Amino acid sequence: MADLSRRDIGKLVGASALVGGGLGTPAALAAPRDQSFPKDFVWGCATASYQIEGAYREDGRGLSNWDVFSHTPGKVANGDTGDVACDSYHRYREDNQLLKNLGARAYRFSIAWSRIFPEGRGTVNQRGIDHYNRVIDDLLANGITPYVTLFHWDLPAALPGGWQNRDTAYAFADYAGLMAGKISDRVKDIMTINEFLCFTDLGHKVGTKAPGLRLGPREVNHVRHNGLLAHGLGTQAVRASAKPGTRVGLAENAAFHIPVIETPEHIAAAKKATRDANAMFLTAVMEGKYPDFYLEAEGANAPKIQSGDMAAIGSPLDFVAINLYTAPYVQAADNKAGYTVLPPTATSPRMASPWLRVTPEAAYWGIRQVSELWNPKVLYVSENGCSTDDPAVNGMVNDADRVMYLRNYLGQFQRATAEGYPLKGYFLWSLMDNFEWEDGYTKLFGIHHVDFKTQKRTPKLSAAWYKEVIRRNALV
Ligand code: PNW
Repeated sequence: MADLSRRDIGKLVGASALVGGGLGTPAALAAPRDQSFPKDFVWGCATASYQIEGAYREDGRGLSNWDVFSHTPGKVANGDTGDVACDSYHRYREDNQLLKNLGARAYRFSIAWSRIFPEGRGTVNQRGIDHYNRVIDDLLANGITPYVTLFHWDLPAALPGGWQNRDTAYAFADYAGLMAGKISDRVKDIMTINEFLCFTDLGHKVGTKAPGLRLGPREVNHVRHNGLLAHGLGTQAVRASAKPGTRVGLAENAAFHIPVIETPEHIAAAKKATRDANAMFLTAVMEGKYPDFYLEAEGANAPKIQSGDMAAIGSPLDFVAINLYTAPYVQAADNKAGYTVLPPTATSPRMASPWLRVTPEAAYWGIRQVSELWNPKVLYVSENGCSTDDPAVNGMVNDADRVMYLRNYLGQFQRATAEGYPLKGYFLWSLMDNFEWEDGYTKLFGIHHVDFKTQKRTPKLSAAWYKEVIRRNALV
């Protein structure tokens, strides 16, 4: 007995419990499974400019496509807009204190391009730069590391043709290079673009996000390609103008797939499904080329690729950041693709947003699939979180459902770190309730409640829970 490890004792205790032998004395109980995260794991929260800032006409800010979209009747729930949102443009010091109270080490926020270039390109608005300098300086003064996203969907409305115009990719590169030059003395981690699919397909094919278009496949592929090109040229521009030691990556909600049974054949099928499903986005970025099957399938609608495009798009990255919410299950199949993506089942649980099915295993498999497919040096979770409908009662929000969601996902991220995948940090979406795009203020993702009448912020139960996870650097 003396040589038994704690794990062996745990097995014995479990076995005796099964055969009815009871749990034995407390001293014989196994230690809880180690669910700690790696040393120096970066715990943070995430937000985005249009969703929190407000002050939409202040200090020379130009209009963005989301101003135009949200002011168009029928586009956003209740006619909500980001005109005021969380008023973080004025309250960023208070918001930084929310982070500090959590013990967070890092904050991922985005810069509104139209505050820097009100016309999208050309004349620089110094007051916009001054604002973000103040935000960054206040974060650093509070010991919080800034992670900056350059484009989180709020495109300057003045850019002719928006993402349908290839010139927008060049305008983005100018903006990215300028900002990197201004902030990289203090900001070491820069993300070019947030989530290709949402501003390309959802904005130009499905039409539920700005600019609300429903274009044909050829035009949509062109928009996607321009988005990738912006990332690629932006990466090069950041490298050209940033201080040495600046790290560049992107934040992508790649489409992941969960093997329905953990056998080698289903695991391989799910991995292939992930490479295939991201053919026009992350796969192209990581491999520097569109997969042949994608170009063949698109035929005459395939994106027009100019010389140098793919080299830019495939620029080496210092890290890959993943926004991870939900994923379907996959099983191996005897068909051309080699797999079947299973449709969601009738009773699969979801959070308040109808698309947000609760699939915690996506967290583990997402990290593992990116690692196995493309071997990035460093991975982050740039977003994970959920919407809930929990009301504020006497100013308190009991969101144990969010705690349930987060605990389950974090358990799967922890599994990925324990198995050695290079996940270095986690940004919870979101620091506070905010403007949830076409859902306006009807879907709330915050771990802090925001009273949008008074702008009072109050920690929810989930904030207390997250603070404890950060304090312990562990789930248990
Ligand atoms: C992300 N989906 O969007 C965005 O980056 C955030 O700005 C947003 O507030 C957050 O997630 C919550 O929605 C997504 O349909 C939108 O799978 C849709 C999906 C995923 C992410």
